Amino acid sequence: MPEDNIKSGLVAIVGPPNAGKSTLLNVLLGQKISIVTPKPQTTRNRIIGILNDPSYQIVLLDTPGLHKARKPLNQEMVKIAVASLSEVDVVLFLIDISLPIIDKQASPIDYLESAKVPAILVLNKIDLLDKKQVLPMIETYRKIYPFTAIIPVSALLNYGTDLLLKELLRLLPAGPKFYPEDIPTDATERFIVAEIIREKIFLLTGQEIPYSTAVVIESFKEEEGRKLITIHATIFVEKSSQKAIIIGRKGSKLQQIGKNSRQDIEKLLGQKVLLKLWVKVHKNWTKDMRFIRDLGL
Ligand SMILES: Nc1nc2c(ncn2[C@@H]2O[C@H](COP(=O)(O)OP(=O)(O)OP(=O)(O)O)[C@@H](O)[C@H]2O)c(=O)[nH]1
Ligand SMILES: [Mg+2]
Repeated sequence: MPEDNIKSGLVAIVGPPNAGKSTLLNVLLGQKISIVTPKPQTTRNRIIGILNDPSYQIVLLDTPGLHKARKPLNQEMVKIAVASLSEVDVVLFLIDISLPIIDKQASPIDYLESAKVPAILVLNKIDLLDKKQVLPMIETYRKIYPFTAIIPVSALLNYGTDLLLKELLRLLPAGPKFYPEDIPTDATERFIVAEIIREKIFLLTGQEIPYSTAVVIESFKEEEGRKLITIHATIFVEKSSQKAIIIGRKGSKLQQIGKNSRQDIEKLLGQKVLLKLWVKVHKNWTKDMRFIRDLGL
């Protein structure tokens, strides 16, 4: 296909925490790249998903939720999301429609003003709402910000995403593809494996534990002659009381985290995996900029 007929561009998915940004990325890609949990502030890094078609390439950036951040870790997360706004051709501003209206004052919508690129408002989770409630919501948001389009979807049920894609393609410029056509992401297997382990910790622990946890892959080895990959990973926590919780009674919590992670990692890699997890205390790592940088933020 001649290059001037190909649509190609960068699209950022931004919005408040827990709106369903990562779910949308995964459903548009048709495979799980970005971790999803019911807890806010799950995503910490910018995660790229590449949508390929003979007539287009859309590079989607999943980002951490925009929120009022106090801790250095959270401030870095918000910085990543805000920075992505100025690098893209189109912004998908995603919100959870089942929550109260987000007003423009002191809200994440404020960030859009500075972005100066077309923004589509994606009203997600319409499966949680009565159909009659959607139209008034669209009217309200139309008055709050000059969105290029407002599209109701359910990322969970993959509803409305075809319309969203159509609108995106209308807004994207013509141009050459940035990435090879056969890769769905630029994230490394190591990164995705660490994220899977983090997802299981988010799902299996409560209170502050998920937010005090980081996962680092220490080694990733394919055993010679055996169809087995051995992965060693360290789970970092901020204090020793948290270490005890992650390990659990007689190691039961850590075992569960390991088992659930391994199942997903084996699916991802298409191979048997031996997963070894350690828990280490790195005092107040969420305030340690050096450590945060090492995590790739
Ligand atoms: N009912 C319903 N739930 C959804 C929908 N989309 C996402 N969710 C749920 O909302 C929760 C948050 O989803 P995520 O995709 O992790 O949200 P996020 O915006 O990436 O969150 P952060 O990374 O924390 O900013 C999960 O429990 C999802 O299953 C939807 O369309 N309908
Ligand atoms: Mg996310």
